[in-house]
Amino acid sequence: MKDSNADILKYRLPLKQPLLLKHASLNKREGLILRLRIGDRCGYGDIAPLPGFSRESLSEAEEQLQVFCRAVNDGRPLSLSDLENSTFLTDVLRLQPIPSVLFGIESALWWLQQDHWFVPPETGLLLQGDTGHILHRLAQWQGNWATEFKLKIGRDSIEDDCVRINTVLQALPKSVNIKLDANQQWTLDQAIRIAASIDVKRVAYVEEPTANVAEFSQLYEKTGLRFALDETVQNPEYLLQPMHGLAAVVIKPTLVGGLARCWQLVTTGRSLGVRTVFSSSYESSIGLHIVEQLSAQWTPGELPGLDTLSAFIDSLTSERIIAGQPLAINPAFVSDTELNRSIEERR
Ligand code: OSB
Ligand code: MG
Repeated sequence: MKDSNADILKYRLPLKQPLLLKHASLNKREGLILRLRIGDRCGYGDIAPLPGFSRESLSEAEEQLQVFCRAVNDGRPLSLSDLENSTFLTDVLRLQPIPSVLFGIESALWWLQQDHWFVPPETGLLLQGDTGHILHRLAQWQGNWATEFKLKIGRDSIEDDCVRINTVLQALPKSVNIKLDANQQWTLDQAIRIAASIDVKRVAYVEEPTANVAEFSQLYEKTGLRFALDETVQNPEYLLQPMHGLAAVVIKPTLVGGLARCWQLVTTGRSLGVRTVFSSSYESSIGLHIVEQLSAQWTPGELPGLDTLSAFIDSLTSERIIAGQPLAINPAFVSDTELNRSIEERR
């Protein structure tokens, strides 16, 4: 019997409502699960390029992942220490690994190294959509009031953003602050006007206020509104440096590409006295489990952004896998041809 093997399962998960992302609207979320077996243990990875955010497409990711699986299934020896060897994947793929694939393969190897799971961290709600929907969600909220909730803005007019921020702040208990996320949609002038009409003391930070990172510190100096980097650190070349007003670095492993880069951001953030906040990119619950565990282990006490799960009608259940049982896929979400193909691939 071969000592290791790898296979892929394609998933397609329905969303409660179309998901409005930067330049795309998604009706369903598609991705790949990598199952990597070494000896009698399995590790899993979730490979799900996000349209509008990832530079690679799902088919490009699938192609690279297949090269990796073929190499493993053809007998390329695999060991857990491969994770420490930075050129291992470039050697296997003979290509520069793309971010989502790098994350998927590295996390499957990392999964195999874990002998227990940490207590999941608390997570704050992700508030998005129209203000009425957000208020309804808050009114229904039965969970704990985490110390921070995240509010998406930057899609409508500046006036709408001001009203939305102030309305949500009023609806939240005074003990709850907000993190804003403008996804680079404001101009500096608009950001300054908004900051002047909200209580910046209740805003932990705004992620990516404008399209120009050089403006972020100016925003802070003029208004006291602190900021976080997100899209900026998804550029693999970007070197994290001290910045006036930098409160946090958001780390999305699917988009940042791989655990080594995530770890580098965590340690640099730590040395700069800046928070590092793990966050999801609408992965299945397998991907979410990985991001949640990275957060628990690498940034203990931090509140990760994992509420992307609430966008799904259902998602792949990871509990059985985590308990070490075979991957259970709800066949309703995977087309027959794909299921057959992935069964074929498994042989
Ligand atoms: O801009 O932070 C974003 C998810 C996918 C793509 C981009 C973003 C997000 C999130 C994740 O907002 C949830 C979170 O960070 O709390
Ligand atoms: Mg963001």
